[in-house]
Amino acid sequence: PTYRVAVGVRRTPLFRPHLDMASVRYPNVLITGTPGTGKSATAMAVVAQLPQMTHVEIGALVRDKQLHEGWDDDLQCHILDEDRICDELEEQMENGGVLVDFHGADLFPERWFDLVVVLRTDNSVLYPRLENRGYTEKKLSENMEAEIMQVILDETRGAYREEIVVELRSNDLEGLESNVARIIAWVNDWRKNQAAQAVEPSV
Ligand code: DAT
Repeated sequence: PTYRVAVGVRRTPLFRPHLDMASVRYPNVLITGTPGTGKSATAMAVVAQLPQMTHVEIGALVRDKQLHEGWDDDLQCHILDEDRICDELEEQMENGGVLVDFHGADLFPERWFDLVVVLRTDNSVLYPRLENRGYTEKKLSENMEAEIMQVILDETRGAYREEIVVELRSNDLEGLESNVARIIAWVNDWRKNQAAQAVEPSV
């Protein structure tokens, strides 16, 4: 039998490279800041609206999986086993979409994060928040001093590229809402960017 080939029909120009947004990876975000600045409140609100992302609170992970080398009575906190914390998270970070919540920034590999948010709170607002937690006088004053001296902000700036570090104020509910909206908008823009880059013809 003979086959007729419709030479006039060219399929190639109709083919438009298209990437399904659902298959685009989610970025990894670190939310850091002095205890009480609102990391957990912010992270919980983000994942409530972006359920594709997972909130990982390092403090809870350390307690659940015993990723520490005991309790420091003087500082009233666990002595972290940083290597085990990073090992525990490595695979999850590779998949993306992790919102890490921790009051430290430089124990993680730099390559993990696409965005790093440092939350800041005014002294007069932070003090009663920490008092509510029943912190000892020593722990309270150490945390207040750390916030005043912007210890976490400096640590974060020393550990990540300037372009990915954002400092946000977290004093009131209005601030909280706007921070959450900013993070969500940023995540969505980042994914659109990834998708656009993926379909761009390679040169
Ligand atoms: P963190 O995870 O940084 O230790 P958190 O999210 O537990 O802090 O917040 C501590 C307390 O302060 C908690 O009761 C929620 C409240 N809070 C946090 N951020 C706030 C904000 N921007 N406005 C009002 N309350 C806030």
